[in-house]
Amino acid sequence: MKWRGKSSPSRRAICGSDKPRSKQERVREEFLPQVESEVARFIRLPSSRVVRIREMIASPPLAEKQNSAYRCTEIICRDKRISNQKNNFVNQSPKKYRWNFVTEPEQGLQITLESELNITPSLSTVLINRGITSYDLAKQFFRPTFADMHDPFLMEGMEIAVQRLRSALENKEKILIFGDYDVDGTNSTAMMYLFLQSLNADVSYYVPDRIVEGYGVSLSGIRKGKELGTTLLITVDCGVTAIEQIEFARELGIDVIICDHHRPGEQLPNALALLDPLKEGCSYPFKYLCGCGVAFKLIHGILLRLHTDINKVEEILKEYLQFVVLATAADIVPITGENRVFMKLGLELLNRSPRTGIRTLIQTAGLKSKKLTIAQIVFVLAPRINAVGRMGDAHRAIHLLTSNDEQEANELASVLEKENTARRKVDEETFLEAQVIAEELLNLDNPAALVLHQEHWHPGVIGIVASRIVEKYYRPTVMLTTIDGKVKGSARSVDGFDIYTALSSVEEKLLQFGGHKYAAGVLLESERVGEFRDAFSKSVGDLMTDELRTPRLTIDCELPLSELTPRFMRIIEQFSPYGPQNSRPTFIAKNVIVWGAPRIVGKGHLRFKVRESMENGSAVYDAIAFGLGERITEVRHTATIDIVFSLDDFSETIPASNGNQQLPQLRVKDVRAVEQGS
Ligand SMILES: [Mn+2]
Repeated sequence: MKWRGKSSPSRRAICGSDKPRSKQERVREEFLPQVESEVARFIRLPSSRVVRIREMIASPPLAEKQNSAYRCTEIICRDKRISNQKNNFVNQSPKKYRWNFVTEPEQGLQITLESELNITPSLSTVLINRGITSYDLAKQFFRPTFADMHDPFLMEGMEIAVQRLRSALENKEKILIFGDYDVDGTNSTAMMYLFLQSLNADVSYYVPDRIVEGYGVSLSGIRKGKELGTTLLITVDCGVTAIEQIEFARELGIDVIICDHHRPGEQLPNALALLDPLKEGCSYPFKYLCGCGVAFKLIHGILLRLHTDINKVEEILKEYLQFVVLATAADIVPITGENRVFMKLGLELLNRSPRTGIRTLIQTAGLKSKKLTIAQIVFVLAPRINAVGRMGDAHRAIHLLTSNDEQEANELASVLEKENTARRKVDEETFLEAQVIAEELLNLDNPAALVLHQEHWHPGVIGIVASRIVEKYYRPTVMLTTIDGKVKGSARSVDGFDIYTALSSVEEKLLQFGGHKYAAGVLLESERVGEFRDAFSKSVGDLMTDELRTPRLTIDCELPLSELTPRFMRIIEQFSPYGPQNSRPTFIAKNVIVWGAPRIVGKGHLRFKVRESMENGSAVYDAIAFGLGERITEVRHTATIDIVFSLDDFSETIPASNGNQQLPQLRVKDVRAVEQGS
């Protein structure tokens, strides 16, 4: 691949410095790649499972104690309250997968790509599995540039939005940004605020209260805008379904520009400009921007009208890409197309020169790495930003994100840290209580779905806890709490099962419900919880197939271990950043031989060695299988097994000291004994 050229990492860069590493550095270097691999494993599973992992590792003290993401679960189970109840939580689903092979690509296409890029068949398969089917797409995939970003004016409504915003700037009108309390919403708000400020705008922002107002444009926010004398309202990460609210703003003489990425309903709000790639008739080529991505396109549009020099535009855009990176990672949108362009360019900038507030956030969270990954954003930074909205006022997150003052940023970052600790405590308590109820239900009549209700549960954490319950018991789960006499809850599903359809089938038991395949919200009368539980569990039981009861492990293709050359490793490393729809490539090596005695390390992880054949010179690879300790009997010396595995980043592995060729460590996700004689 020609463009790879001089930026291939040198041997020196791969090995890093010779300085001995501190324990903390080791934990970071060893623990975090594991985490990423965990994400990769779950990335094709519902976001619920991703959230579960997020919870496991969001804790820096834990991370420092042990290099195992599973440590967290054990600590929960060791909790005194659990042992006092003498409840063993026996119903946890065993770690079993069904293997799901990606359909083999069309041969002609594969051969063309192989020769054009000069790569092996396995690499071309991995690329084609990710929609990279031509030289040009591969070039953009591996080496994206600003030129790979789409023209913002392809988005319907952009021209009007840019014109209106420019006249507001010229006339010094009062502008209000209406945001949201999650990572996407706070970053959109912070970014737009800083951008408009840099143009000397008279701008302020408003974020609704999660508990009091809930998600979306609120009438109180608009009233607040009116009080301030606002004549232009810009919504970010919300607005596309706010029909009445936008009408209300109109009546008050406020023009509205909507920047949203959620799916519009049948009726559209009567805004001056509605930017949403999912809007019917919008020809914008990429449909999976997060809210911050849409807001970024508005900034892009303004800059193209303000400057004729494209280098100048890029230079300014760069400053705002950090927010897009955080939001895109945290919103679990596909890391393909323009999102990959944002991530690849933005992560580099973020690692090189983060702005004060973001740098402080990274440091306070215990990440000093110059190689921040999507997994670290999702599991370490995002929970901290979200925590302030869950536990109180989300404006604190925006203050931090926009802060340029070292001391102020430090103070705000520790507020986020404190709120995250508090949130985690509430989480864990709720999770423990939920487990007790789940176990009771499972022992009683083993329902296909879990419906759990406690009046006192915190509405800010029931979604997260529902995800953890799904992860643990592997069945669709609804967590309910009581607010103002009504029962309100969050539903989470397992991979492949449509929970929205299941809820629709019991619609008559509910006051209200909404959401999508994997996550939904419900509202019902408190006296109908029992009825709903029975009907919903029955419906899920009817709709659930045997296949969906076991998590799936998606495998890209077969990969003989002998193909793991340094060149292969250098190319495979450039598939990052990994995220939804670009998960870490996962391979199967068939009929490999276990070499030496396997060991159980940490708590229930399996460490062993494998080789391709018994011939002299057949390389011996180190393998680690997290959470597969119980499989030790299948992995005996000289046993023949199939392994499903991914690869650690080559640059993260420890170089061989004896001058031998450095071999990557295999991160084994599943093993299967090969029957002798077959
Ligand atoms: Mn969003």
